[in-house]
Parts: sequence; structure tokens; C-alpha cells
Amino acid sequence: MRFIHAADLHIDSPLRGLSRYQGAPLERLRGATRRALERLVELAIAQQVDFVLIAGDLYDRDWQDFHTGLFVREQIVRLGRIGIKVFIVQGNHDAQSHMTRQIPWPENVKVFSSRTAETVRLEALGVAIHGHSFPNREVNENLAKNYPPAVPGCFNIGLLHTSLTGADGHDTYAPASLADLKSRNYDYWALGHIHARQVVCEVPRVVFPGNLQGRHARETGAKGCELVTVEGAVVSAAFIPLDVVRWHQLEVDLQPIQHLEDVPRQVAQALQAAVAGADEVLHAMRVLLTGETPLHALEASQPGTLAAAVQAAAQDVSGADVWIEQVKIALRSPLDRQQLGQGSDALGELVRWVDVLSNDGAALGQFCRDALADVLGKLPPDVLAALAHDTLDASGDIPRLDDTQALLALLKDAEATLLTRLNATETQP
Ligand SMILES: [Mn+2]
Repeated sequence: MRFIHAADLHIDSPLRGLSRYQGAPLERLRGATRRALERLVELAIAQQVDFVLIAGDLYDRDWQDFHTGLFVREQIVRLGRIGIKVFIVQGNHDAQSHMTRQIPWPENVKVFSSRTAETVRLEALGVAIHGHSFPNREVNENLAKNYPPAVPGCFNIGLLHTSLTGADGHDTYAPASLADLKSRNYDYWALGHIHARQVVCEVPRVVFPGNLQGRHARETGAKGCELVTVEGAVVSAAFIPLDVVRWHQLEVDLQPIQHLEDVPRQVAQALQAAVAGADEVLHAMRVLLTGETPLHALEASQPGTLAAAVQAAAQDVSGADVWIEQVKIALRSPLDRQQLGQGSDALGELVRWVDVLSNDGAALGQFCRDALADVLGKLPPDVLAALAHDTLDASGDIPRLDDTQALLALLKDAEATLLTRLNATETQP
């Protein structure tokens, strides 16, 4: 027996903020979640799996119109034509009460009830699948505790959307401990919700496959599903990448680089290494330039120079599609900061003032609020509300004002730029 376990497909997840990127491959990015599902269907057919498990967040949100549902249904019909069944639990993003539109499912689909845990037995395969959909977006109860006991003599699978005991960057839903899962005596827990793949336990096998397609620059690396073969027990389980756009965050050290003409080669090497072995996907790269180099002064005098050099490097990569999503610059000029801080000039004052803010998170937050007061005052209320919930920009470009680490990074960057500019001014004849 063979099955596929996927989760968090987030079909038609809107990629926010793309319009501000000139030259972004919009069509490929927008269609990525759909293409990944098509690839999953192709894998299921090629591998002749017996069934497919989807552990929540099949949809990103309530459909804008019926096209989203019709697209997904069409893919499931393709599976049904060769007798592949699909088992679905709804998660926080596609909770039962949250979906206002519906389309009747084809017969090869089972969506588990959102009222109570259910069991489906596949007699011919000797499998029992247990599941419970989210009734609402916020499920605070431990759903796993009420899952039915294992069916004796069957391979038992628990299908569940859960944060387990919590994970960074993910809201807590249907909390459960590994001990709670183990207490059910199942053979496999097909989990969803955490977007980074994680094998929580080998026996019983407890797995978050991660999402099928990364949605933004913070969901990096290969994304895909689990392909599991069972003969009495799990005999093999493999991660199969299915993403069509792959997000990367790449740090390139420019410390050894003194001249602009050497930048593309250094960056292209790093890009080439990052795309190795995956030539069919579009690689979306967020590049962070670090190191102490005189190039920082060049960038300060002609902003955009290094971003253009990184774009140039992307042109030089062969055998893969590379799109530079963003270039972040965290360079330092070869200046002696400690020595500058002892001076009585503007440079010294700047260094001392940055030190004060760096050591006082509250003061830093207040400073940023004051500095941004004018801007914030002009934003419409809904944008402000979105900012407060960190939902305005999924790429994470806009730091929250209570995120001290992000503000510190901004402060360091501002200091580096100012020091370079001030230094250039003071040393001019
Ligand atoms: Mn999700």
C-alpha cells in the first residue's frame, strides 16, 4: 500500500506586495500553488498510490469566487478516474464555518466532520483513517484526545491540523502533545499547520510535511509532500519536492571584495550553489550582502549600485531561472567605530547616540514611533490595522514597531550609511 501525505496547500494564496517589484514573474508566482497541486496529482498517478491525505489548509481563505474550488475539484477528479481516494481535514485557514461558498465534491473525496472525530475504514487495504476538521478558525481544544481508539488489525492513521505544543511563527491551534498522539496507538500521524517539514517521531511516524509550495521569502527551501509505503508497518517514507517556485534567503559575504567589477562573480557563485540540482523550479532569491568593504561607500554615494550588481549576477547563472526578489544590504565600511565614538564631531555623536538606543529597546521603539509618526498619521485605518497584525506584507519587509530585533537591524543599517556618508564628507578636501 502506498499513500501521499500533504498539507497546507493554501491554494490561491495571494502573493502580497508583488506589484512593487519591477520585472517580477507575476504569472509564475501567482499560479504556483495551483501548479504544485497539479504536480502532486501527477505524482499520485505515476506512483499509483492508493489514497492522498490532506491535513488542513487546502485553501488559503474563503474563495473569492468559484474558480478556486472548481480548480481543486478538477484535480481531484483526475485522481478519482483511476480510483485514488482523497481524505481531507479542514484547518484554520479553511475551517468549516469560514468557507461561505461550496461545490459538491466528487465521490472519491471524504472531508471529515467538523463536529466530531470520525473513522473511515478501507477494508481492502486494512487501513483505518481517523480525522476531525476545524469547525472554526480558532480551535483551542485538544482534538487529538478525542480521536477514536485504534482499530485492531488495521494500519491506523490520524489526520490532524495542529500546532502540537507550539512553534515559532505559527499560531497555536488544536494543541496536543506527542504523548497525546501516542496514546491513540496509531501507526502514522499525518499532521498539518507547521509550514516547515518536520519528522516529529519515527515510531509511530508523526510528520509535518510542510507546505506544498512556499508562499513568500520566509518560507524557504524545497517544499513538497510525503510518499509513504506500508507493508504492515511503514517500510519507506520519502519527501518529494513539488514546488514550482523556491524561495531562498542567501547571505553573500563581500568582505574579500574591494571592487564593483568583482561583485557579480562572487554573487553568481553563491547563486549557482543555491540552485544546484533544482533546474526546473523558479528560484526566488532574497540576497543579503554582508561584510566590511569599501563598496559600502560606493553604495552610499550611489544607492542601488549593489542591487544592480546582484541582478547582473543572476543573469550570469546558467541552467536555472533565478529571480532576485530583493537585495538587502548590511555592509560596514572599514571604519574604526570605537575610535569614532570617542570623537567630539558629528561622527562621534552619532555613534554614542546609536549605542544609547541599542541598549534600550523601549527608547528605540519610541524613537521609531516618533520618526514614523508623520507617515503613520497619514495611513488609512485599515492599513494601520493590518500593520498592527503584521499582515500587510507577508514578505516581512515592514518591521513591527514592537519587534526590537528588526528595529535594531534598521538602526545598524542607518548608522552604517550615515557613518559612511559623514566620513566621506569630512575627509573631502
Ligand atoms: Mn497553513
